[in-house]
Amino acid sequence: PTTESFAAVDLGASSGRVLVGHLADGRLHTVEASRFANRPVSVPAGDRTALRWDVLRLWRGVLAGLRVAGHEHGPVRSVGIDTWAVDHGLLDADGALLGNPVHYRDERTSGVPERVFAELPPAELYALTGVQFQPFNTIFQLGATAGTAQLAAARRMLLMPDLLGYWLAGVEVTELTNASTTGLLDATTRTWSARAVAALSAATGVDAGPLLAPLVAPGHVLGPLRPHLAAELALAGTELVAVGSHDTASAVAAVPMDPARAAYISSGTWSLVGVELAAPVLSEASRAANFTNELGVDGTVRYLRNVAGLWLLSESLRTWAAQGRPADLVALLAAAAHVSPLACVVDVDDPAFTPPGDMPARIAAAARRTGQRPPADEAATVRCILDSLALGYRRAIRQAADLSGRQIDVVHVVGGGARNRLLCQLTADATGLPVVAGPVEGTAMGNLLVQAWATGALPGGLPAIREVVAASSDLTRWEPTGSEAAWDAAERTLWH
Ligand code: LFR
Repeated sequence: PTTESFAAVDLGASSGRVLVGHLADGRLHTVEASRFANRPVSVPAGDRTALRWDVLRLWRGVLAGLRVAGHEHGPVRSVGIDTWAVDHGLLDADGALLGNPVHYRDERTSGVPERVFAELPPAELYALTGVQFQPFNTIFQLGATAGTAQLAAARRMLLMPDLLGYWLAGVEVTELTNASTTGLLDATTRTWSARAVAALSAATGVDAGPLLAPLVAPGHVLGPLRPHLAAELALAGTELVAVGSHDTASAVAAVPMDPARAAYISSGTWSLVGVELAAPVLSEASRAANFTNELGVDGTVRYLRNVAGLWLLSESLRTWAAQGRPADLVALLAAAAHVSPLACVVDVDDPAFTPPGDMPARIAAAARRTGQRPPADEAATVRCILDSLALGYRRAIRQAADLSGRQIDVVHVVGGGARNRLLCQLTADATGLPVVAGPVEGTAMGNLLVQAWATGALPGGLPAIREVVAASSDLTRWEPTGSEAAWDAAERTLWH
């Protein structure tokens, strides 16, 4: 038992939070120190509109939470930071941030992947880095800065959690789990890939090499906070710890599973669906299925696919509100449960759903394109989204099993989506497997427990972390119901 506490900064695409946790009797006890909205901002950039992160507002929320942690829940042994992946800030020679970090849903990378692929074909880039193709991979985002004054002034590229860590503690590093999403890391050696850097340079003229910071593994203690911040926040003696700084890495660390037989879904704005492996799968079949080999805590590989997640739902709610028809989510979900199942399904991974915008209209258009009748109202639209997500999970889990050679007999769901009862039941029905849902705050728990491990409060690595999560969480089990034939038919509607 220890009285020390740990603080987790966990920023997601729609909200951020600071949680304080401490271990007692093999359990993790947490309190929320702050929670704040994360709203990207559209700003003119040349002749188009760019989508940027409001990073100073996020920083304000981080400070507010850490102040509460330090003053009300101290002494705080350490702080760890996780956020979404791939996005970053560029620092100039004085260490100042050059502009607001660009949102991964911004369209600036359009045309860049093709240029990079002309230098290093997709199959070779995949065999090298093991990273799924996403237009927003850091390698392509950096390519989009070609010829800009910002790039000319840039001395360092820091991914979002490392940027905030730099502000907190003054260290310039890149944490490995998040580095593995950039498209610039060698999947085999787990070091920056000179070949990927050279291909980007040949394709776009952008030399990323000098911008890349030294890599650190999750579980590494980085050092004390900047003295004036430590004083102001009552965090003297608190150190910054590199956690699984990619939010999905922290979430997967906190899946209370037996990795040999479980698939997981980290369910939030995105649904990250896959299995945990010891080594990457770099086969051509894996590339064709767009599976990624991201790195996890304790030397693991997160072999998964990005399935569009609750983004489709949150963007629909935003659209209805903007159209003067605000909807109550709880009521909508209750109504959606009574809509007839699988009446309409869409491929949630259709790139049409990536940028912000009128999701219900895009869903209707996708339904028509595939010869289906579009959802008639809001409840039917929500049902279509949830059925379609479950169908996407089913497909991804089966592919993960095939491509990795794993036999899967249970599906774990962590994150906000674990609270969505209809989605959990549909996931069980679609996959024909039991679903274990929880914890909801898996990401923050993974963040906190990696700190406990790094500082010696919790010996034992990943298995010990998962034992604590299981002991500390209310888990709900959902058994599959209904027939799989309906899901087979729905799958054929979309993928033949
Ligand atoms: C989830 C996530 C995904 C990543 C996406 C974009 O929050 O981190 O893992 O692919 O956001 O960064």
